[in-house]
Amino acid sequence: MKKIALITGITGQDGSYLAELLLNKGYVVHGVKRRSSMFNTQRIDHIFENLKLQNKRFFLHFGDLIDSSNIIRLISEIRPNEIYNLAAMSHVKVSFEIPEYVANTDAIGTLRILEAIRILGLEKKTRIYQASTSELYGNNMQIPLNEESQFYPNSPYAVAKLYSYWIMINYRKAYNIFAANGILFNHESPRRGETFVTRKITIGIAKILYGLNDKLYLGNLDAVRDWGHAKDYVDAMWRILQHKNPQDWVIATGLSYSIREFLIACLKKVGLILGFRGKGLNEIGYVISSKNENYKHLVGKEIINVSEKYFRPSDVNKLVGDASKARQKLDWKPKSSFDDLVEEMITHDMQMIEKKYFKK
Ligand code: NAP
Ligand code: F7E
Repeated sequence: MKKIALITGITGQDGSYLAELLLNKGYVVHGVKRRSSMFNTQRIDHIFENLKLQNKRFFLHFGDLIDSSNIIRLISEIRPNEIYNLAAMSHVKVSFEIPEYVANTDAIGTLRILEAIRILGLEKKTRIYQASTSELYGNNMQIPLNEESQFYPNSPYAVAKLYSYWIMINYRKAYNIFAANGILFNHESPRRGETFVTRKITIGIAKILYGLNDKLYLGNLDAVRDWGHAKDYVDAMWRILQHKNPQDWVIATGLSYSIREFLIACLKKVGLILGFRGKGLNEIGYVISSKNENYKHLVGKEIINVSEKYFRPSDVNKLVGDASKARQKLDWKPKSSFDDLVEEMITHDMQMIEKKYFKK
C-alpha cells in the first residue's frame, strides 16, 4: 500500500519541495490550496505538468486553515497516514499588521487539524508534523539554541506558533497522537517568497545589475540568521515523521551570517566587492571594485540604502541553531552550504530577471 500524505501550505516554498520529495518516495500526495483571484500554484505547476503523476498520485483540494468543516471533510475523505501542517501566514513583519488573522491561522489552524484527527478517530493512523520555528526563541541569547532552550516569542507570528507548538505536545500526551514539532531555522531557496530578506536581496541585486533599479532598500542589516536550504529541511520533516516516536527537533546548520554578510556574499558571486559606510538609517552600501567588465560602471555607486519602512516593531537579532539531536537520531545533516545557497539563488534570479525583461 502506498503511503498517503496531506500537505497544508503545498503552494508555499516548503510545500512544493516536500511534495516533490514525497512523490519521489512513492507517496500519494494531497495538498490544500487556497482560492485566489490569481493563479497561486506556480511552485507546483511543474508537478501537474508531469503527466505520469497527474490524477494518479497528486491531488489538490481547495481549503483554508480557518475553515474547520473543510479540514474535517478533507481529512475524513483522504484519511492520510501523514499530515504536514505547513500552512501559515509566515511573514514576521506582516504579522504585526494582521495579528488576529495570524492567531486564527498559525495557532488555531493547528488545533483544528488535531481536533479533526480526534473527531475522526484517526489517532492511531495519522501522524502529524507541525512547522514550528526558530522565531519561538526570540532574543534568547544562549546561543546555539537547541530543544532545551527557552522560548521568548517576539512577534504575533511567534506567539501564534508557540500556541501550535504546545497544543501539539498536549495532544501527543493527552490522546497519544503521533504529533511532532520541527523547530526549523530559516531556510531559503530560489522558491522563497520575494519579500523575505534573502530573496528580496537576490532579486534586488539582479535588477541593479540589469540596470532596472539604482538601489535596494533594506531594514535591519545587523540581524543574524542561520540560513539553510529548503530542500534539505523538507527532508528533515519527513525523517521526523518516520522516527519511532513523536518528539520535537531543532533543524539548523549551526552557522550564521548577518544581512550585511549575505549582501557581500551575493555581490562577490558576480565579481563585485561591496563596502559599507555610515551608521543606522544613514548606512550605505557601495561598490568598491568590480572584476566583471559588465559592471565596471557601478564602481563607486551607492546601491544599498537603509529605510525605516523595513524595520519591525520588535526584531529578533540573532538566531543560531544546534541540530545535534537530529544529526544523531535522524541521521540528518544539511547538504547545501551557505555558499551553494547564495550561488543558486543569485544565479536563478539573474536568469529570471533576464527572461522577464529582456527575452522576447
Ligand atoms: P510560505 O512560502 O509563506 O508558504 C505558506 C503556505 O501556507 C502557502 O502555501 C500559503 O498559501 C499557505 N497558507 C497561508 N495561510 C493559509 C490559510 N489560512 N489556510 C491554508 N493555507 C494557508 O512559507 P514556507 O517558507 O514554505 O514555510 C512553511 C511553513 O514553515 C510555514 O508554516 C512557516 O511559518 C514555517 N517556517 C518557515 C521557515 C522558513 O525559514 N521558511 C522556518 C521555520 C518555520 P498561499 O500560497 O495561497 O499564500
Ligand atoms: O527576515 C531583517 C529582518 O523576513 C530576516 C520566516 O520564514 O524565518 C523567516 O522569518 C531578518 C529580520 O525572515 C529586511 O528584520 C532587514 O531580522 O527574511 P526575513 P524572518 O523574519 O527571520 C523564520 C524562521 C520563520 O519562521 C518565518 O516564517 O532580516 N531584514 N531588511 C529584512 N527582512 C525583510 N523581510 N525585508 C527587509 O527589507
